Formats: sequence, structure tokens, C-alpha cells
Amino acid sequence: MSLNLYGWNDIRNKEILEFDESDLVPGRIISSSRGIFTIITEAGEGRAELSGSFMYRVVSNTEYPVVGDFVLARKESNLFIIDKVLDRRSLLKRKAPGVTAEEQILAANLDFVFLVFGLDGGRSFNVRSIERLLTLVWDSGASPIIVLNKADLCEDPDIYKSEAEAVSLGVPVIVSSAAHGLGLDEIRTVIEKGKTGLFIGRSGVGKSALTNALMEKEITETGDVRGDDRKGRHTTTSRDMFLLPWGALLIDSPGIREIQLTGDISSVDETFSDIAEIAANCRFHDCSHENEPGCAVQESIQAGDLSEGRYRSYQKHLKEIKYQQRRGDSRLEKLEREKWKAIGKEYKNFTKKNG
Ligand SMILES: Nc1nc2c(ncn2[C@@H]2O[C@H](COP(=O)(O)OP(=O)(O)OP(=O)(O)O)[C@@H](O)[C@H]2O)c(=O)[nH]1
Ligand SMILES: [Zn+2]
Repeated sequence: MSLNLYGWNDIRNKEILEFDESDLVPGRIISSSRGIFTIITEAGEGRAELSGSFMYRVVSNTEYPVVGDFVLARKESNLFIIDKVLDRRSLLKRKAPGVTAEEQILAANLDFVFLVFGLDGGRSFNVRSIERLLTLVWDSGASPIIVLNKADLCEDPDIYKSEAEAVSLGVPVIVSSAAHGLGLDEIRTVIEKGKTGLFIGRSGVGKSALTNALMEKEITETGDVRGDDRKGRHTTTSRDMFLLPWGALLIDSPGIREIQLTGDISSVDETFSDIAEIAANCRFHDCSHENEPGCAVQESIQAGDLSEGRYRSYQKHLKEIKYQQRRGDSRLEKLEREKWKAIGKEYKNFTKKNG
């Protein structure tokens, strides 16, 4: 097995030269679940856990390996012990669900994220959800692609395609049917050999079905959508990366319901580049676009050039990220303080013991 098949390359080889511990081998995380990982290395695939020193060094939960991460590990009998996570070229994250201020890392080192929606008439397709996922992906550093699946269950997919295009401003929109093999070639063209893609979307939109169709065989379980309420059952239990027949890598992630934004404000300006452009003409450079005089954004809404819904969505993204940034900053400061306190205590114990 060559790790190059899993996205390893010469640049990564140079990156690890500085780590001269010869018992460490590079690998890529292909699944992770509660501290147990599956890693792929030159020596094959195996179970992996974190080293004691890794656990000791961790300050924030965002440092733990996730699917897509490149790591250095040492082999101990039939287990790999992960000692280091290598530099992440892109990072898909959201605010962790619940009241916590923590971020939850979904995957690392992605080139593309496919935002999958279902055109089966349920709650899956919604332009506001497209905007929300776009902000998430723009923040990650990967490129977004929109996939409107289950086209076979839809009278007129083109209507939805236009709606999606109207809010996605140049991001490709692919209409697909995993059931009928529609749109698969377009997905294949986007994600070339050696690149890593990830499917994200609500449960039941067909992420696993699309993965299976692209793999050209049944590898992940697909669930039957209950007829009564058109809601898919949750079927994917672990995140997994697959090597597609033409050499691309694909991660099928579990269905997500709640997406609270985190990260950088610039991702909002990327999703809403139309509004950002208008806002450049506001009289005040720090205009909040609410009721300031000379607000170009409000003028656009009055003139009917910008929809109220899209404007509100923009404001909501901004507010959410700013709030999360304030909470995140104070949380990180607290973690740093605790870490230094612990180190200080240890040093005191050490000097006490050793005189
Ligand atoms: N008619 C039709 N059914 C589809 C299509 N894609 C998926 N399905 C069906 O929709 C149901 C849910 O598909 P999955 O692939 O399990 O959905 P998922 O997004 O992976 O769901 P989670 O794993 O729960 O996140 C299954 O019964 C699939 O057979 C499609 O293009 N057309
Ligand atoms: Zn303004």
C-alpha cells in the first residue's frame, strides 16, 4: 500500500524531516470514533490510539485527530500510537452542539466539500441552509460544491437549481440522482485523483447512496426513508474515507442537523459577496446596515435589489460568528491559564522532590 494513494506527497515528506524520531511513520486517519481511530500507513491499515504524551500536550479538543488528518504514529504490536497531528491545510468545523463555546472539528485536509440536499420535497432543500453550509465551508479553506440529489423524485429540478444558483454566486450546482446514476460524472470531474472530498448534509439526503454509486459497489449502509414523514433514519455510525476507483478520496460523514457557525467573519463575506460589495458603498465604514443614514444595504432592500430574507440571513451569520468569537477567546484564555497553572504545580513538585 502506498500512502500516496491517500494524498501523501513530497511536500508532506519534507514537512516531517524535522521529526527525526525514526520509529514514527506517517499515516492518514480514515475514521475516528471516541478516541479510537483507523489509520492507513505504508504498512497497511490498523487501529490507532493517542500516545500518553499527545494527551498530555493537548490544550484544546480541536487538537485531537479527525478523519482526513495526516499524523505521525509508532507501531506497537498490532496497534498504532499517534504522537503528532501534522499541519492541517483545511479544517471543517462548527460550534459544538449545545451550550458549550467549544468548536467541533468535523474533518481536515479537504479539497472539496459537497453540500448535499434532497429534492424529494422534504425539509432538506432550503436556500437559507445552503447559505449556512456555504459559510461553514468557506471558513474551512476547502471549495464548496452544491449537490441537489434525488432529482428522480422531483418534477422540475431546474427550478431548485436556479434557486440554489441565485444564493451561491458562482459555486457549482450539480443535480444528481444516486438511484438513477444522474450527475455522477459531474461529481467525478470535480474531484480528481489524489483530491479529498467530503459529503455533508442532513440525514437521509443520500450521502451514502451517492458514495456507493461513486464507488460502483455497496460499501456503506443506506437507510430506507420512512414513508410517513419523509425523514431519513440515521444510518451512518462512523465517519469513513473511501478510495474511489479513479483515485480520489471521499469522506461520507454522518447526517448533521444543527449547524452553528464559528470561525472567521471573512467566510460570511464570501458567502454574501453580493452584500459585501454593496456594503462598501455605505457612508460609514463600520455601518451595521440597520438604521444608519447612507446605508447602501438598506437602500438596496428598499429598491428591491436585495431580498429581506437574504439580508437577515447575512446579519444572522455575522452575529453568530462574532458572538462565538467572543466566547471562544475567553475560553481559550482560560484553557491557557489552566495549562500554565498545571505546569507550574508540576515544576513545584519536581523541585520539592529533587531539592
Ligand atoms: N429515489 C431516490 N432515493 C435515493 C436517492 N439517494 C438516496 N436515496 C434513498 O434515500 C434513503 C437515504 O439515503 P442514504 O444514502 O442512507 O442517506 P444519508 O444522507 O447517507 O443519510 P445518513 O447516513 O443518515 O446521514 C435511502 O433509502 C436511499 O436509497 C436518489 O437519488 N433517489
Ligand atoms: Zn450599511
